[in-house]
Amino acid sequence: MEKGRCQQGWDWGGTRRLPSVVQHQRLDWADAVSYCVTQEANLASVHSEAEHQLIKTLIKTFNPLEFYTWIGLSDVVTEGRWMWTDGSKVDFTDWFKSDPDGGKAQNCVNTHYQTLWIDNECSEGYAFVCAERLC
Ligand SMILES: [Ca+2]
Ligand SMILES: [Ca+2]
Repeated sequence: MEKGRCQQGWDWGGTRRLPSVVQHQRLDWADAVSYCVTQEANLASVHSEAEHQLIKTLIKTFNPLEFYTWIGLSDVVTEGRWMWTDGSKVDFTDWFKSDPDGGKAQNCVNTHYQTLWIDNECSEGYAFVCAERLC
């Protein structure tokens, strides 16, 4: 990976990643995953409160009217086992109140600029945020 690209990114969770502009098109979670891959990125993972705040700022800046926004966390593979689509460790979560509360009906995670994470139905169409791993 060329050095210049690494220097553009933020140091998130020990790797340099560059969150993309929040995508305004509404896609279901699986299509959002695929879209990010076409951008050589992943749905964003979040590893600290600082990263969460950065994501929220992006959502508010680029998509202030949007309600929920997909991030890369899901328990699609095994109920109750939360995993990031970029393969990074789940070392931080910021669940809203009693969420996750959806059991097998809700396996994908939304955030929003004013609130915390909720598990939601993966088939719902929402905006989403990708993050590109730089190095
Ligand atoms: Ca679930
Ligand atoms: Ca829920």
